[in-house]
Amino acid sequence: MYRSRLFEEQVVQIWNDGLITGEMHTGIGEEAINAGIVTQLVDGDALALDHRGTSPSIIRGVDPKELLLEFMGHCKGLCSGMGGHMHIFSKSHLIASSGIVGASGPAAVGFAIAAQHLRPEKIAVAFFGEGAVNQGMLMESLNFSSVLKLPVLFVCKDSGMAITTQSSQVTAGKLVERAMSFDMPAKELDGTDVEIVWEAANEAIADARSGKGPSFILANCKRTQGHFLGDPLLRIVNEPVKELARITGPLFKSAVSFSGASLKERVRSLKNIASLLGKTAKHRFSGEQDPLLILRKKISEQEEIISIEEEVNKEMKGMVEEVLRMYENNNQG
Ligand SMILES: Cc1ncc(C[n+]2csc(CCOP(=O)(O)OP(=O)(O)O)c2C)c(N)n1
Repeated sequence: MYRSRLFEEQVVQIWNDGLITGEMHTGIGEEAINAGIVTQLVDGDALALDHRGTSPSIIRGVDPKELLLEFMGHCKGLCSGMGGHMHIFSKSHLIASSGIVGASGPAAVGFAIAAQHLRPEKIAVAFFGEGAVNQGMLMESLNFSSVLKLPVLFVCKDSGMAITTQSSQVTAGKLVERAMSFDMPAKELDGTDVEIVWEAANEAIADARSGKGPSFILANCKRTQGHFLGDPLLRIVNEPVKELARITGPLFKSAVSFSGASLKERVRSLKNIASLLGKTAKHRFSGEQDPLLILRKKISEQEEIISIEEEVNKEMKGMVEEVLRMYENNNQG
C-alpha cells in the first residue's frame, strides 16, 4: 500500500511539473481495496481495470519505471508510451485496462472464460467505480458470468461521485441487491480497512477458484485528489478565495447573457454547482479515512514499518531520478 501511495504521489508531482500531459486519475485513498484484493492473486489470474488502474498495477508487480515512462509518453514505457495511464496493458501480468467506463466488466468476463477453459482454478477480477454500474455492458457481464459460473470477482469502488455527478441522484436501488439479483453473493464493506477487504475477497476468490462462480464486492472509499488531478470542485473547496476570484466573472457573465438557457435553467445549474461544492466540502478526504493510517495504527511492529518505508522511499527516489534522466535524454535526442 505504501509503495502504491508513494508512486502515485510522485506521479502527482511530475504531473504538476507538466511532464505528464492530459488527465490523470489517481487512486490515492483506494489502496486498501487494491491491496486487499490484488495481493491474493497468483500467476495466471487476470486483472481488468478502469481509468484508475495505476495502484492495482503497482500492487500486482508491474515495474514502476515502465509505468511512469508510459505515463510520460516515453517509448520505453510499458506500452511504448502509446497507452498512457488509462490504457495499461501487461501481457505477463494479464492486466488490461480501459478508459471506457464499464469496460472492465466484459474484459474480466473474457479473461474468466479463457481461465475456465485453459487455466483451471485461475480467476479474473474487474475493478470499476459506482459510476459504471448503469452501463449495460456491466450488467450483461454480471448476468453472463453468473449463468456460466465464471470465476470472476466484481469490485465496485464506491466514492459516491462520478466526475461531477452525484451517484445517489442517478442510481436506483441498492447495488448489492442488484448484484444479488443475478444470483451471486454480494457484500458492502468499508474500503478503507485492508483487513476487512482482504477477508471478504478471500472468501469470494476461494469460491471463484473452486468453480462456484462470480461474486460482487461494493467497497466504500474516499480519494484525496477527487476525480482527477486539478479537480475544479476540490480546487474551489481547498482554495475558495483564489478560485472564486477566477471563476466569478465568467460565471456572472454567462448567468446574465441574453442568449442561451432559460433563467429557470440557469438558476437550477447554479444551485447544482453550489450543492456539489457543499457535498465536496463535506465529504472531503480526511486523515481518519486514510487506509494507510488506519492500517498503521493496527500494526504493533512500528520499527518494521519504518524500515519497509525507508526501503520503498529509496526505491522510488532512485526510480524517479532514472526516469527523469531518460526523459531528458529522449527530449535532447
Ligand atoms: C462509456 C464512458 N462514458 C463516459 C466516460 C467519461 N467518464 C470518464 S470517468 C467517468 C466517471 C466514472 O466514475 P466511476 O465509474 O464512479 O469511477 P471513478 O472515476 O469515481 O473512480 C466518466 C463518466 C467514459 N470514459 N466512458
